[in-house]
Amino acid sequence: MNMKAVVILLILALATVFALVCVLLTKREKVTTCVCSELQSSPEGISDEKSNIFADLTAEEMSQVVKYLKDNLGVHLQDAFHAEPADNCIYYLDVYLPVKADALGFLDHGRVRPPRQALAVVFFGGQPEPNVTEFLVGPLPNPTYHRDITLRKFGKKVPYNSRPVTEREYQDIDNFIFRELSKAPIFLKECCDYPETNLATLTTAPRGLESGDRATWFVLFQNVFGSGYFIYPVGLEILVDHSSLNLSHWKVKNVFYNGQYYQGLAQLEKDFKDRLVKEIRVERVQLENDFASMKPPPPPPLAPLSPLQFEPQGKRYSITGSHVTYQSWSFAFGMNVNTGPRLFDIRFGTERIVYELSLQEALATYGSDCPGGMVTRYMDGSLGIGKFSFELVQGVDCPYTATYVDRHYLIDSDTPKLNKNSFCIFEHDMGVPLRRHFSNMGSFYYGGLAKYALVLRAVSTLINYDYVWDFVFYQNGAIEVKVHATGYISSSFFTGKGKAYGNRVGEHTLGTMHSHLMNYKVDLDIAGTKNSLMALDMAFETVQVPWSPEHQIQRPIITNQILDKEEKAAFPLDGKVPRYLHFTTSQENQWGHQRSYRIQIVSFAGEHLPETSTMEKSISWGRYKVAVTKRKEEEPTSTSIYNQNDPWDPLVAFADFIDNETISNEDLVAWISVGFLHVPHAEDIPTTVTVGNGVGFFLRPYNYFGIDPSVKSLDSVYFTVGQDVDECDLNRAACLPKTASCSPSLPSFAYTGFQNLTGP
Ligand SMILES: [Cu+2]
Repeated sequence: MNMKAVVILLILALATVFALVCVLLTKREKVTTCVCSELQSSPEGISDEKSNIFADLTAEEMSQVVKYLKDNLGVHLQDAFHAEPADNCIYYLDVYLPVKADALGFLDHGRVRPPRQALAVVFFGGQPEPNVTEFLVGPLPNPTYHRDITLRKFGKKVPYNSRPVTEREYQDIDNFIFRELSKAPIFLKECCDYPETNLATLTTAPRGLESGDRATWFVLFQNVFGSGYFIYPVGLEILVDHSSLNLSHWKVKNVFYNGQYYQGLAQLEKDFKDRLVKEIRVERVQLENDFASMKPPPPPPLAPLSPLQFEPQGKRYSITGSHVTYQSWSFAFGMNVNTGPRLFDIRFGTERIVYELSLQEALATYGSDCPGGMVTRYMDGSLGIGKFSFELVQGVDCPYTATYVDRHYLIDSDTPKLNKNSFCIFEHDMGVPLRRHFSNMGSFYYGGLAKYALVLRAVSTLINYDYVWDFVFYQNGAIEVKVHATGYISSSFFTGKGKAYGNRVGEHTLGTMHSHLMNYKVDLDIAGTKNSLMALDMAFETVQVPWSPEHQIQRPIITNQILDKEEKAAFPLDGKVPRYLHFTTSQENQWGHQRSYRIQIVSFAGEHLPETSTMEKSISWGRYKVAVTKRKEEEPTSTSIYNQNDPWDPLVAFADFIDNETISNEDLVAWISVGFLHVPHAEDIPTTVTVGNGVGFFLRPYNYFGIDPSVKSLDSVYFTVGQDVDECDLNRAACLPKTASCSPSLPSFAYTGFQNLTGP
């Protein structure tokens, strides 16, 4: 080796060492500038906050109540998981919320803490007069008393036939249906390649045509592994009468196939053999033509990952048990196993804005030329909006860095169950300024504030549909309540006559039209509980022009009206709502105006049902886009879980709440309905998208403050001409490149949502 080669090698070696040192130093430099905090989730638990009076029952409390009832009801209680209709069983438990006066006495006036109590709903199928009884059980955690509150709550007994269908009953019905199918083997082989194909049933509701009925149309679908069976109808629907408490007395009342009705499956088989049945063969779905599949194509190599929001200096909100604080906001949250998410004691600063904000019902009213579709009016509150609020997926259902919170529930079983990570809470940049101004007149400056908001979210999967429930808290004192619909559409077998009721979206699939309608209870307390309702709108007045009286102009003018009776404050769904509807108080802001909050609704709902319908009263909350009533402990909810299965004689009929009471200077509740007409179209396959399928309402301050409270936000950005805009001290936006110079330390992806499932 000559000298020249040695020198070259030496230079190369030195260069390599130098490069390595540079890399190491750079890495160390990068590490030292990273100040990203670990992102952690908060465990479920009871905090010491006063708002614990609203907290959901813990698993321990549920177990204590179950034990107490088993020891003290004096009858044998079967575990609902195994109970037949003729058994006694605990159907569900919930926290029994305190009376509002007691809660406010405790929260605001230092009075005694209301006792913690549970609501226990018990099916008494084993009694001489089968019934459903609702008990108040307390005090928790070690109950010593129970009281029957059924009559006090509903004014009458709860008929046993109006009880929700348990998982066990569904299972028994399925077993019954599949036994019945054996009566039509040749037909099923020809039409549906059964038993090689895997068939699945879908319930409809309500279950009959008049009070006392318990007969349900079940629609049959081809169950394709890994796909939504809801869009693979095979054309067969079966009406099962399951009203008897004796399973051996259940019967098929009717059968529908491809536009024709039959007495039963044996009749269908006979007619088929006699060539009287027009059969349309449904081929078995193969993987390559599975249009219901949500599986994506394989990504190309090096496809970039999606964007990510993160908190460079950690979370700016805190969760203690069921209590959340975020900037000026604080609230308690929970999940009713039936009716879904609920919030309490929502405050901005020290002042309560809302005492209760809770989902009441999610209704879907269908149309179709097939019986299952045409009778369906799902009232999801009786199916279990909270029960089916399953685990959320990081980065899809909620931002990856959100805080995920567990919920326990007890229904259909004696054992508390866990919906892990079923609430998420996150602060998010909503992607548009909350407010901003660029000044190029007078003086040169820029002022702005990004729209960061705190979101509380849960997602309920109710059979085929998925509803995304959002509660959004903004820095200007506004709350937004929003629901998005996604998931699979429901469908009927396409017969050619179905186009009046939807669009054909597959070879045998009619996407059936339906109206989604949700009802919320909003118990606003604006500067105290005594509020009035103010309608504010505009009109034009024609006036002579003062300086030219021979001319006229049309001048806009504000119209104000106090709505002093419940009748005046009930606005029909398809009618006009005043553009501004305010909860107002006698208190004034610094400019002498009454402090108010405005209800602003964003909805394009279809009609719920004509009032001539024999079941309309059960969903009569749907008559109104908004109805404001005097708050009463006896009117806690706009519906009941029994309305679904006996809608012809409902235990709660919201329309009865509106009985001409005075609503001036009273504690008021707004019942708000939002929804949309959904005519499924080709692009609803495989699943409905949330884009454009979101509705909701805002609660916005109106002269409540003296100035927009977000003016105090530390997130505001302001600089003038000549200033060094890149200086972190002057402009917090300029801090980000340095502060957020590294990737956050993300928790690893985890999902356990398939555990604890009992089906299929
Ligand atoms: Cu829909």
